[in-house]
Amino acid sequence: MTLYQPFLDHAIVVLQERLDLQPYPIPIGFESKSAIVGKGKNQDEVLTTSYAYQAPKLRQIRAAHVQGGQALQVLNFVIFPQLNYDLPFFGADLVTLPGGHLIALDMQPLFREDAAYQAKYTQPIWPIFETYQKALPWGGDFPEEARPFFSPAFLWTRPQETAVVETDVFAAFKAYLQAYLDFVDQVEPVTDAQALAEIEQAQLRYLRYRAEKDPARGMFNRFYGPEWTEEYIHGFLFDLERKLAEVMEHEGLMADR
Ligand code: DBV
Repeated sequence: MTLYQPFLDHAIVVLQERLDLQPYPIPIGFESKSAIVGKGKNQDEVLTTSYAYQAPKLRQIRAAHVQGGQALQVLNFVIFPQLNYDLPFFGADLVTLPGGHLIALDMQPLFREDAAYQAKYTQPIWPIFETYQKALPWGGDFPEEARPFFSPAFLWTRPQETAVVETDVFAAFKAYLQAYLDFVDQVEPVTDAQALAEIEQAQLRYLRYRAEKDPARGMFNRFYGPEWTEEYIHGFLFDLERKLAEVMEHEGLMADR
């Protein structure tokens, strides 16, 4: 059992319990990808598996799980809400590299500086953040340009010990996911045209940033090549622009009939 498998298993069980969970298409060739990396007796298989679901209020729930031996484990798990809800994104980037563990866990806001938005989506999770922050102190060096995409309750930490990942990080992950699904239960659809336009802009801002700056790009390029990597990023991991283009094309075709 690799380090982040229990996180993934837990998430899928909870999602199945709490949502009307349906599959979400994974493009052919991206469900599972493997490569042999390294030379001689340092050869290792690096396996990347993908998982994707949808639910009535959630456009895409997806995970990428990279398993390449003890010193290379990644679980990147993101929930993208439908565009008619003001929900934050659930974002977990759980990364183990030869240099150590790097953990990012947050409910990533659509509107970082909006006080009413913070009251709605940060205040309720503040006690959870404070509980886990004690064991999971601020991880330091962090790209300044990424700040607008994280909430004040962002858990960003670099645990020295794998045991901390298995205990405190796992507990925090469970608590954030439960709290996120509570938000999903309670949220009402947005109908105001102006508000809907702002949500779409905020989702696109987030998505473009993440697709452009994906910190895994270098790693995937090395393992699987640039062609596979770009298609994985734009066609699966961060696919909103593609999906919006498909809808517009479909509407255009319907109008031509
Ligand atoms: N990160 C992803 C995806 C990954 C992934 C889809 C499937 O968004 C893995 C894989 N993250 C990953 C890896 C690294 C990081 C680092 C492999 C290490 C890169 C390296 O050191 O070579 C949060 N993840 C990071 C970093 C941050 C995050 C801040 C450090 C990057 C740096 O220092 O430049 N999560 C990440 C992030 C956002 C987010 C940047 C932005 C909105 O939500």
